[in-house]
Amino acid sequence: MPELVRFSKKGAIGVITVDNPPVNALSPGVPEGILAGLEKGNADPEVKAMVLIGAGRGFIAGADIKHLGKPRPPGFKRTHDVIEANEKPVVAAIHGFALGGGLENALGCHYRVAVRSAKVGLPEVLIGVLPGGGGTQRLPRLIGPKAALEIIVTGRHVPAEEAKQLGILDEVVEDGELLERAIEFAERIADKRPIPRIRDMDEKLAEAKADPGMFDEMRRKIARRARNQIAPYQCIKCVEAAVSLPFDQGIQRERELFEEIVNGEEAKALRYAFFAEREAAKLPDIPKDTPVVDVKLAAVVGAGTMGGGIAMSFADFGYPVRILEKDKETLDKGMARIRANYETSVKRGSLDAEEMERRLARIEPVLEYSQIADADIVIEAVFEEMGVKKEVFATLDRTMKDGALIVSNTSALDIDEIAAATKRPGVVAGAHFFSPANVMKLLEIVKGAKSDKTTIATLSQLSKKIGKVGVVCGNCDGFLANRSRAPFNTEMNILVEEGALPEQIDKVMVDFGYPMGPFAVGDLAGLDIGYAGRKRRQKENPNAYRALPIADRIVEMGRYGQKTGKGWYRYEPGDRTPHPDPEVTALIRQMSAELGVPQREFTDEEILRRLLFSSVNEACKILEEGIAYRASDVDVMWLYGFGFPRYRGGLMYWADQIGVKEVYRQVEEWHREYGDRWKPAELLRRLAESGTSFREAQPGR
Ligand code: 3H9
Repeated sequence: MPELVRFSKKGAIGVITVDNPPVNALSPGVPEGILAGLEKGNADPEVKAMVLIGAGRGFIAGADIKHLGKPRPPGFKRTHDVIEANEKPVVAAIHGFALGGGLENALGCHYRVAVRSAKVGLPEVLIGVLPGGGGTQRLPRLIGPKAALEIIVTGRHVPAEEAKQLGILDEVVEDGELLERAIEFAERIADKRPIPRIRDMDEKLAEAKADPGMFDEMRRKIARRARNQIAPYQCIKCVEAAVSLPFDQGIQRERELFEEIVNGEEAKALRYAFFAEREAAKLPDIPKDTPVVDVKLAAVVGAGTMGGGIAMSFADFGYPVRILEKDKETLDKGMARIRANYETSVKRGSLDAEEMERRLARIEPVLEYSQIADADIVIEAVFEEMGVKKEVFATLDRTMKDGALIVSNTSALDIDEIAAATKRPGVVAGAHFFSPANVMKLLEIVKGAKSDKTTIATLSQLSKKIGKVGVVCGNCDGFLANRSRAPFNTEMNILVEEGALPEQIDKVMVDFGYPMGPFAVGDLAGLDIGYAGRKRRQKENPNAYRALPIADRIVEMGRYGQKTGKGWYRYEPGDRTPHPDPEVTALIRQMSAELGVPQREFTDEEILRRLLFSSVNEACKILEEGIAYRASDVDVMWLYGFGFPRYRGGLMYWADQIGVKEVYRQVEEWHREYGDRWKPAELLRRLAESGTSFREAQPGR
């Protein structure tokens, strides 16, 4: 068994080192090891103070999430309480991350020293729990309830400098010097008495007594974002308890509130989402040691909205990037749009002006292909038409240096056909960014029939380096994301033909947890874009797509959405609030009558199932064709690409909660009622018959 925690001595200072790769989570054995280290230090008369530090990438990233909610071994002691009570002072030495139980242990320590690049935080809320290791009681005492509340309820990572200003850290030191400086610090405070113990600090709590409305104000502030969720509200209750109860009772309350939710649906779904996201980076058909291209310079062809957003994604993460257009006017317009996007962030306060300039300086506008020839990766983001794409790829093939990756941002076109326009299909793949590309975190990586392992492995690793969540899938019309989403889109339009109104459908989906309803999203994105795509696909393949006559008519009336002030909804000038429009209701009723569709009422449950089950069925087809590695990849795509509520885990996880058998029964019923578009996927039938969940299904391997 590798030693999870080591004890060593440097003069009068005992050093307790946690060594549990990859992130020093508090897995079974680690808390016990820390306590054993503490005992060694206490038993040694030479040791006057101790340092708690992490080996490898960081301090401690928190409890081991795989073990959350499982019973504790008998006699388990809470390390932070034991550390805090220790008679010899303990200094936490932080690099990388001190998160969750990691920061809670650091708060149990008597002092905290961190390197400049370190981050601290209590992100438990993001996995549906609350800081259950004293964090909700100690942090408010250390930095005041208001600041603590914000950190605990958002779960954000706080950079070291800010943490120092807030009072979480006592000292910030330069990177690379942590152990040395922490030992010096420990030597300085070794004899200092009394030892500062956060449990005894209560001056800061007065702040909440002077501002008793702060908790209700926070509840109001998060009401929209946290609707249907429990954990953020439990976090608020804990901080309230810190203010109103003595420390030990507050700890007791924190424990109770933690136990109430740790095995609840929300926490389970969020834990699932956490691991699903990491699982997506694991590529079963690509060995871990596959060589990757070292990307130092990127290029983007096309300075439209998408191309600009992609260039920003690289620049935001420190990569120099060249952006190519065929004429100066379009290029200038593209660069102006990029600048305007950054300026909006500066105005909102999420970016400082100097950083904006640094990012802009990384984006170099160019007009000649020869100027991007030395890039390590080029992403094509031109007009979504096969002929145009092929021409660009043929040119890139003639121009780009050997070994460069040549990828397309297409959202649906055949990657193999695009690759065939080059003599090096091995370096061609899809890199489908979602709009707006600099904001949306999903990157759909499409593996062509001839894409090399190096190409896919590079894209998968690169996605993380540019702040994206990369999910690899195979080549088919619409790939994984849009193909799995397409039946949802069709169904929402058919529901309207059958008597449901856009506002009713939108409300069902917002109540379910989506930030916006699908019709309002259409208005925001521009209905003309979907219309153009629809017409193109219908022309290419007239029998494969169902006509959407009402959606078409809306666009043909010039109702493109927010940009024209009218779409499925109407909009007041300068306001993005969708208002149901009697004109649209009348049009829907009139067209439904013309089409001869019988009208009826729908329950919310029926609407929800019609939209989501249709996509679950399609996802099963995608899985059985081997287009996706696993059901959880569909979930990650829906979470990051389509705003599916994270606390419901994802499309397939949600369907699993309903049960494969019930999904199949319903799909079968609708197959009989509505015909072919509801034909159950073979995989769905098989899973239902064998009682296997979507999560366990691995047909693509
Ligand atoms: C908690 O502390 C509760 C307490 O309040 C009280 C309880 C009583 N556990 O993300 P990465 C794995 S709740 C288990 O790719 P990065 C991860 O699955 C916890 N495993 O690296 C992956 O495994 P694999 C509060 C964990 O550099 C590998 O480590 N803490 C944990 O991009 C690398 O992860 C959190 O919520 C964990 N806690 O990001 C922090 N953390 O290689 C959760 C990571 O097999 N962690 N793994 O796929 C993170 O946010 C990020 O992992 C971190 C590093 C920022 C630390």
